[in-house]
Amino acid sequence: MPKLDKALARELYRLMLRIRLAEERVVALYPTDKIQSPIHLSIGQEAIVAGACKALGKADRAYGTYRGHGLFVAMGGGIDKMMAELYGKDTGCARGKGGSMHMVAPEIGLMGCSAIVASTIPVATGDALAAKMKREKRLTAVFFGDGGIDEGVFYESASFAALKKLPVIYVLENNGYAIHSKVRERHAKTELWRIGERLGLPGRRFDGNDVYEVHESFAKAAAEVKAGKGPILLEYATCRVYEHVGPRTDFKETYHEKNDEAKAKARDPLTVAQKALQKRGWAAPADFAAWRKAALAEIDDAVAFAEKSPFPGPERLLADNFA
Ligand SMILES: Cc1ncc(C[n+]2csc(CCOP(=O)(O)OP(=O)(O)O)c2C)c(N)n1
Repeated sequence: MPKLDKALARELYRLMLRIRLAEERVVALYPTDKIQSPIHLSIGQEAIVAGACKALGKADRAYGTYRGHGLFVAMGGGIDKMMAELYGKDTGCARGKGGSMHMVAPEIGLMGCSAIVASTIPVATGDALAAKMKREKRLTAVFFGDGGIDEGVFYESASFAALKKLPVIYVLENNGYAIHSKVRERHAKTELWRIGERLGLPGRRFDGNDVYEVHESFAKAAAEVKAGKGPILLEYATCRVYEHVGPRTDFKETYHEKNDEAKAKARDPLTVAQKALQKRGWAAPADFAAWRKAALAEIDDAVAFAEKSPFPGPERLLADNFA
């Protein structure tokens, strides 16, 4: 485990736990049909958003994808506003008009998430250009999956960012699949972290299921980017535990590798972090139990908030332009 202080190490674990339990509640609620939008769960991938976002400064910004619940909470968004958004309520983070795939909170730096693969990559790159032109001391982190690399706009953005030495971090959450299609079925060269080399975009690869490794690697890259060294691609290897979209696991489907389920279980980011904390003597069984209890109480409150909140009225239809 890298050098970390005890308080931060505990905080990172708790953040992942809150994301995990909130999404497990979403799974439990889904059959009620109160959540009307499709759900892309980040269960199993919490370490990337938690480790990275905790290394961002207040002025820094993030962009994400439809798999954005974890990113929203990691950026400091309330689980109450997340649940209300999933319920389509006026108190949701996008006033109930975005749903699960469009988590947003510009007031805390989460500028947007999009259902269109790779579509936030050029926007985040442009945001980094704006920061550079205005001499603002901030960076932009854009989170996307291995499918995002397959879109031409990634290369256009990366090339431009490298040319202009923009303060942007491309965060590749490599869970091995774009829906049902494996990385090796889509790329002759599967070392995705090296994909921008010819463009002048350096890359590094890390274990995306170890929140402490993510945090350390991201913090180091952020310091370099802020020092004006230009953009970087950080690839984090991880596992998607649920089906691409929806509330079920689907490890028995034929597109999966036989050992995917066992691998995901063995490398569960909460288990990895729990072991690391216990090894250091930084958390006792009573701590884990208390954290779980507190997170579940927070989630109960968030669901009650979503349930009792009103739907947006027709007057909101053309309002709330975030631009
Ligand atoms: C431009 C575009 N093409 C295709 C789709 C359909 N689509 C939705 S998710 C997805 C797979 C993306 O996989 P990846 O980027 O690896 O992210 P993950 O879902 O694994 O987090 C595809 C092809 C889309 N939403 N947008």
